[in-house]
Order: sequence, then structure tokens, then C-alpha cells
Amino acid sequence: MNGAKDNFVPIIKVPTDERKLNLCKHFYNEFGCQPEFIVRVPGRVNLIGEHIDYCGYPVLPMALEQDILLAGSLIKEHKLFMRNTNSKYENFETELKSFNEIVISPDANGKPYWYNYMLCGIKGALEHLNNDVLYGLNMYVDGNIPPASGLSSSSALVSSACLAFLYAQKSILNKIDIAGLCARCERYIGTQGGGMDQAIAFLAEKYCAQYITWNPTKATKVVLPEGASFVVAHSLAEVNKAATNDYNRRVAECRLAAKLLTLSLQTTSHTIITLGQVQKLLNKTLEEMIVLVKETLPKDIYTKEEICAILNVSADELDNFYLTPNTRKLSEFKLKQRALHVYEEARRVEEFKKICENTNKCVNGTNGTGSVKEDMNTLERLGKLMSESHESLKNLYECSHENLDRLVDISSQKNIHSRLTGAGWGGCIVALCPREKVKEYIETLEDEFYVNHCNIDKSKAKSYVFATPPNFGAVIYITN
Ligand code: ADP
Ligand code: NG1
Ligand code: MG
Repeated sequence: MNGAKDNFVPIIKVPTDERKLNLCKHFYNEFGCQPEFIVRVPGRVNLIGEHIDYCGYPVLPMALEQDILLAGSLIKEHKLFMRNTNSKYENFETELKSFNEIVISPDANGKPYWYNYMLCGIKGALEHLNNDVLYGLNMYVDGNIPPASGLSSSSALVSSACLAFLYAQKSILNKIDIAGLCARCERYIGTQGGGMDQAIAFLAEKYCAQYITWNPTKATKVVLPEGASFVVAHSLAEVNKAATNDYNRRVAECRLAAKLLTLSLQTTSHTIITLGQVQKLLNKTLEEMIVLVKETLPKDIYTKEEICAILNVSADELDNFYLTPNTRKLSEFKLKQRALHVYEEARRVEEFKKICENTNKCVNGTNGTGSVKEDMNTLERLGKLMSESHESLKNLYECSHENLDRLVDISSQKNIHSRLTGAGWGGCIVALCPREKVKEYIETLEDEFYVNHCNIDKSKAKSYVFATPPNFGAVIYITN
């Protein structure tokens, strides 16, 4: 049975391993003392349910072994010192200002500095603490989540800074609350994320994926079929989501689609509602919502003027209530395609979860037929949902990349289903591979994608593709 302590981030004695010892050595050389704690926050791979968290729909991610480690020690001065074991991330230090005074601005090209993500976490913690702080902090970061690749390195960084800062000020939050706080404060970077990455970072458990639902945030374990392995492969295209308006554009298109769909309810309020809320208000099934989208949003493109006219609002009102600073200049929006993806993807998540649960019953002998044949059929059904998800992300949501599509095609020629994972426009695919075929499948990707298609050395190719079991969530390690 879960005890109340399971609701909080575990605080445990640090296990010694080479990576943590190396981090402590860096820390000592820089700050002249040992860290008092090391915070660990994992990256994640989303198995299914892409671009629907911000529409209020459940998602199904699991945590990775790869993580951000942040070593910290308290200092009396109200200052923040940030260091990184990777020399491409420059040193940063600043006075510890009040919540309002922390301004998070990108570089001249609109790309956030690495330490901006840390500042997001600290800004969120300061807001939570009402600026009531005791200590400044020395921080040293070591990360091994491939950055800008859809495996949620950004949220691991934001969350590690927020968790470390709260811990330093002796403030303890339960996992659900800190996940919510981190989701809100990562938005200071500029993207209007839905909360999946921070939720799984804190609520993940070893050996299972989590079905995450919203309002209130809740994680339900999903045991994956025994014969299934999940393989992650990098497309070699990195994309920083806060440096372009692609992500926020999709968020805005979903908001506008939701608003147009609610017109049939004759509402005049300006409150933002999600596609999920529309479904609830209309009391319809996902299938009925799909039909409604086709009837109500027939056009391929809606101009800003058309939307203003339909909603009976001025361009300024549209800018202020529905759009973000980086989407206000857009003049055209795709509403039908985005809404169709969201409702269909939400349906795939439900199906994926149901298949896992039924298989689990079989394996546990409830209906007594946990045969190998049944398992193959299960993997095929789950895989098919993943392939459909990719098709939809590519065609309706338009967030794929030619390298991602190439990886998916090579996989499907080997009868392996896969899909892009995370926000897309680059980053990684996740593939469902029968356990006994993992070695052969990884070899195929190494040869056909990395070596033949991208001209990469076979030895280097190995670092871009890995099989990953579900890992555990955030932890605070104490060092003495
Ligand atoms: P992701 O899909 O990985 O979350 P984002 O575009 O949201 O991608 O965030 C990527 C950014 O996070 C990087 O450009 C970098 O600024 C920051 N980042 C990721 N990992 C690290 C790290 N180990 N150290 C410093 N900054 C990191
Ligand atoms: P990545 O790719 O990790 O930046 C983003 C969002 C998620 C979710 C996915 C798409 C943030 C912090 N994360 O993830 O909330 O919407 O895209 O499913 O904005
Ligand atoms: Mg991110």
C-alpha cells in the first residue's frame, strides 16, 4: 500500500557511482566544498498521446534512465552560482532577486540560454515561497538527456532547479504540487506546455509507464506487455522549442478550434477553453467530436479576419485572449486538422491503455490465456496505434521532420511500428520492438539510417539509439 511518504520526492543517501563522484569533484574544484545534496530529475519518452496534454487529454509517458543531476550547497549570500560539466554551457551567476525581478530573456537570435531554464525553476520556487528565502545556492549541473530532442531535457532542467531551490529553503512540496509548479514556471521560457513532462518527471515509477490525467493531475500505472521493448532513436535534427513559434502556434490553433466548436453553445465569455473541455460541455464521445469537427470546421485554412468575424471579436481581443506574444503576427490557422489530430490521438491513448490492461490480466492468469501468440497480437495492436499516431502527427499536425519519417519508414520495412516522440520538428522516434528482435533492429537502424543515410561512423551511431526500460522519477540524494 502507498504510504503518505510516497507522495513526496524521496530523500535518500546518495549511491556512489562514477558519474556522481565526477560531479562532486567538479563541484569541489569550483566551490571549495562538497555538495550537500544532488537532485536527480529524469527525461521521458512519451509512448503515445502527443500534443494533447495542453488540450486536457491523458498521455502515456515513462521516465528514462537519462537525467539531469544538479549538485547543490547552500550559501549565506543571496546569490545563485550556476555551473555545468559540459563546457558548451557557460558559467552564470546572479544576485538572488525577488520573483518579479527575475527577467528571462533569450539571446539575440531568440534562443534561450541554458541557465534561463534554471531561472524559470527558481522564479517558480520564489513565487511559491512568496520571496521568503533563507539561502543562496551553488549549483553544478551534469546532464545526459540528449538536448532539444523531444526527451524533455528542458523540463528536467527546470524541475531540478525548482526542486533544489525549494529543498535549500526547507520547503517540501508533494509530487503533484511540485509537478504543477514546474509546469507553470517552465512557461516563463515562452512555450505554453501542457504539463506532461513535469508530471512524469515527478510521478514516474520503475517498471511501468504512467497514464496521466489532468485537473487534478493523477498518474495511474500502466504495466507494459512483457514481450515489449521500447527503442529510442535520434533523427540527428535538434530543435529548441522556445526558439521558434511552431509549438505555440499549435497550442493557439487548438484554442481557436475549441472556441469555434463551442459557438454552438452560444457562449460569449473570453475564458480559454480546451478541446477537452468542449467535449465535456457538449457531452459527446470522441467519435462524435470527430464528426463535429468535420461539420463545424470544414475549411483547410482560416484567416485571422475570418476567425475574428466568426467569434465576433476584434483583432486586438484575439491577440490578447487567444494568442501568445510569438503567434500574434500569424495570419492563417489550421483548425480542422489540429482538432482532428487531438480527438483521434486521445482515442488512441485510451485504446493503448486498454490493450495493456487486458494483456496484463492475461499474463496474470485472470482469463488464463497468456500465450505467446496472444502477446504477438498485442504488440501488433499497440504498434499499429503508434504508427497511426505518427501518420497523424506528420499529416494533420505537421510536426514531423524528413529524418524522423525516414527512421519510421526504415522501421516499418522491418515490421517495427514507431512514431515521433515529444514535440517533434526533429528529435527522436520511439519504436515498439519485440524483445527478442531489439539487437537486430538497432543494428538495422545503425546501418541503414546512421551509416548509409547520414554518413556517420558505425561506432558513433551506437550513441544515437538505445532500448529503454521505464525508470523512476525525481529524487533528492543527500551526501552525508
Ligand atoms: P527538449 O525536447 O529536450 O525538452 P527543448 O527545446 O525544450 O528540448 O529544450 C532544450 C534546451 O534545454 C537546450 O537547448 C538547452 O538550453 C537546455 N538543456 C538541455 N539539457 C541541458 C544540459 N544538460 N545542460 C544545460 N542545458 C541543457
Ligand atoms: P518537449 O518535446 O519535451 O519539449 C513538449 C511539451 C509537452 C507536450 C509535448 C508534445 C513542454 C515543456 N513540453 O515536449 O507538454 O506538449 O511537447 O506532446 O512544453
Ligand atoms: Mg522541452
